Amino acid sequence: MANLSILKKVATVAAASTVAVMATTGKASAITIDLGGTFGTATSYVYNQGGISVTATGVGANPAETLLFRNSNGLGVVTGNDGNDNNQVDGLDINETLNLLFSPQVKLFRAIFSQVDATPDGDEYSILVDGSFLQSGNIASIGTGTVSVAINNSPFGALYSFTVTDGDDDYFLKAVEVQPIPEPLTMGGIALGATFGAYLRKRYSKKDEKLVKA
Ligand SMILES: [Ca+2]
Ligand SMILES: [Ca+2]
Ligand SMILES: [Ca+2]
Ligand SMILES: [Ca+2]
Repeated sequence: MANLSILKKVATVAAASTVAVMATTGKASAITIDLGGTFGTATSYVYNQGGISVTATGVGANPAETLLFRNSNGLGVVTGNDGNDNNQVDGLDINETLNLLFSPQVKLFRAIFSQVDATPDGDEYSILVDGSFLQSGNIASIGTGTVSVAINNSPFGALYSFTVTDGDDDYFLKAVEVQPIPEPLTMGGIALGATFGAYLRKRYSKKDEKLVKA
């Protein structure tokens, strides 16, 4: 009986802590990070919002001369010695890439593009997460101007790479909507608390039945 009462106390504490942990993590919601800003160029731009840090960098034809371009439309990539280049993320020479490095890791819910045009065959995007393909599509098939694209089944990742698929693609990335990853310790706590609580509850219900029968 002494063992039983100790176990019951542990079970109660485990169940209570599970509820408390879930209550705090349940508040995690989407955060929209506006990548637009004052007109300029730089090798990187850093954004801090809602506890998330984002470092933006670009990949162009000549790494030594590749810069980010920023204005109120969002972020683009420019390569200094490329005569074909425009200020957007474009495929005029090589397929440029805009990299966003997140800390902590995030799930990408939406990407908001601007300067989207439909001619000759539309502006396409392609997104990779931590080097693996995530999603691509034709932004111009959804709309022109500022277009919000839903990202399906994004995992949690640190590095999101935005690129293009052909020579006439060009866009600015205006904003991203993301959800930060819950703290790893907190996730472990939920799993441990839930498993332990369930095990103990099962154990008691059996012992209580036996006691009643006796
Ligand atoms: Ca460009
Ligand atoms: Ca195209
Ligand atoms: Ca275009
Ligand atoms: Ca465009």
